[in-house]
Amino acid sequence: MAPRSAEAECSTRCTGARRSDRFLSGLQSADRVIFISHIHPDPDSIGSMWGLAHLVTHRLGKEVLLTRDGPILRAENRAMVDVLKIHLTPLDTVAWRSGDAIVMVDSQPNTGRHSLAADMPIYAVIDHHATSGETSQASFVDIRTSLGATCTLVTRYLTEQQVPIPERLATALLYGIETEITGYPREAGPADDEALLLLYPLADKDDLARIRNAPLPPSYYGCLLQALQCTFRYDRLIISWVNDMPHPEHAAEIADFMIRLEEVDWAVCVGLCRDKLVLSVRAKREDAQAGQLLQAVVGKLGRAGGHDRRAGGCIPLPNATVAAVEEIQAELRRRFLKALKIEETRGQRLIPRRQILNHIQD
Ligand SMILES: [Mn+2]
Repeated sequence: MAPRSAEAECSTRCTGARRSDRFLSGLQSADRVIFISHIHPDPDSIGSMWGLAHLVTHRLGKEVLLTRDGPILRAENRAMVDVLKIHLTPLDTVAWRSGDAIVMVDSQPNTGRHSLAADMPIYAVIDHHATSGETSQASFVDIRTSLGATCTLVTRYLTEQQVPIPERLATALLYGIETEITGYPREAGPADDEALLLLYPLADKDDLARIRNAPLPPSYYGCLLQALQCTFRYDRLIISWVNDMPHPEHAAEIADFMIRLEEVDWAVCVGLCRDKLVLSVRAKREDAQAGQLLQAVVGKLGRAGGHDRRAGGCIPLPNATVAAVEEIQAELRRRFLKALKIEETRGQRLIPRRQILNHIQD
């Protein structure tokens, strides 16, 4: 019997095994499975962690732990965790044990997007980002850049393993996919559509509505007003400057809003948030490579990364005096224009100053 089972094991491991089988079989010896993702978890990372944790408990009966690396920022993302009652343990409070297996989702090791110590052994990396990290140490790697969301990949694992998807989890996976692919511009494929079709009948549509329409703080509207008063146009590019941004997530919210302006291909929002500048970029063109563009613009001033048409970054300010901030803002403007090959010109206000003042007097 021994040779036969060894052969059977080899054939599943070496040839025909589905990736979900290999993912589960590598966890046989683990006592506990800990799921981690990138800093400021988003719906795709939260849904993916939860879906895989459900798979592991259902198929292997192992103890699982979902973590949160830093605070959750956007109002909708916080609502997702509250409404769906998802339990996330802050990463810095985890009491690590020797039998722990670490599974990283929706991101890759050494991309500067985690606070997990670099020497922690990672069992698996499951992701869809093109911004590649260092995965050679992980025994299981499944990175599918053709997918719009990591939740799509996780949904496929659950169906492959014939694990029933409960209502709240279906809602989380659906919202995770939706946030990645239904924005404009859209980055998605047929596998994402297939997952959405499967999840939609299972999801709680009232909970979805609660999450999609999460209450926004007054600071969102304050930042939007600042952005509208201080948006400048340079040919196909608009830059919105917000000099008092209490929460960093507002930069992305504003860029999402501004990219809809007609005859514009690029929208950038730069917000001064305490001792740093937060940057968010949106692009309409398919081949935009926004992540690389923002990395080139930010350079050694800070950090940046992202997708084809969405990118984010951050520049720490050792000195946040008005003069120092204005100097970096001018440098950023120069770099954006140069990167996009737009002639150095004086920007045109989206809304003329006179119009802004007239409306205040009304
Ligand atoms: Mn994702």
